[in-house]
Amino acid sequence: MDNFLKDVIQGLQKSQKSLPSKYFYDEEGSRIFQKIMALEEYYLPECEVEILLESSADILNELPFSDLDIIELGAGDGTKTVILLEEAKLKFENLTYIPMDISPEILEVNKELVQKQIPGLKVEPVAGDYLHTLDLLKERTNPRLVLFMGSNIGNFPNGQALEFIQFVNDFLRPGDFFLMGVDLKKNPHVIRAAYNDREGVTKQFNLNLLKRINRELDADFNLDAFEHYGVYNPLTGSALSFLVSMDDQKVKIGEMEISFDKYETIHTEISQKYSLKELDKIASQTGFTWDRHFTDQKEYFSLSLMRK
Ligand code: AVI
Repeated sequence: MDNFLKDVIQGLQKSQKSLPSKYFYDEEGSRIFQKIMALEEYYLPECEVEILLESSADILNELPFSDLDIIELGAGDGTKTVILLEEAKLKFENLTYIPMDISPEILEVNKELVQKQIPGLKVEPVAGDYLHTLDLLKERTNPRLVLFMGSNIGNFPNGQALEFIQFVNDFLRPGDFFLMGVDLKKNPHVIRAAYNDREGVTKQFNLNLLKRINRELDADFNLDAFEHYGVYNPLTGSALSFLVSMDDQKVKIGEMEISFDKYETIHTEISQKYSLKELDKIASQTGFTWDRHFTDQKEYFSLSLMRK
């Protein structure tokens, strides 16, 4: 059985049904996500860009090197990273940018964009799952700055975020750095609105998961019979997305049949928010010896720099 089918069946057979959020990003899902990033309510990208524009030089000044590999995990098209790279090109004598992403197509876009904006910069993309491909870099001896931007850390279920940061720490050598984009705890209304936009783009994004299952796994979800529900819980700092079954219904997925009670929910995503204090604790728990947070004016978002 392929992994997608296996994960979907497993998730929908649990007493609290769930689907892994990594499956949001098919072609259409990625297009809808671009629309989310342009929404007024979805403050995250704007805050991250503000920090990059204001603080890239200060961030890089913490790195006492002349040579540097900047390795970006889940790099995407690199539009935001260019801001940091432009500054880095001025500071480091020998700089290589190594964007990593599951999609080779997006890495081509990335390389073209970055080299056009920063002529002469060495760009050496690596396609694949970074949990495996990071190993390919073990022979490289330059000091390292690993980037993990865009609050992607928030989409790991709780324990796994720590495991992931520990994994990055294991890859680094003493003195190397990790820069992570993190969405911070803030007025709960602001967070709630970011995942419940007025235009319904986030709803579309969530429902697209069912559309994908219909298309790729021969299923018959009736998209009109499910609603998007987004909540933020200040007790845990988790924004959670659900799909709610609006009726008793049965859905066929390939050979299987799954029953839904009226108002039964499928948990589709966690977007965890952190405080700066929690980030300090996480950094030391995962083997970092020093950290510093760079935030936007409103303190909505942090680029947190950690040194091994
Ligand atoms: C990709 N990730 C950081 C987004 C987030 O905010 O958790 C995905 C997203 N889901 C709904 N809106 C945006």
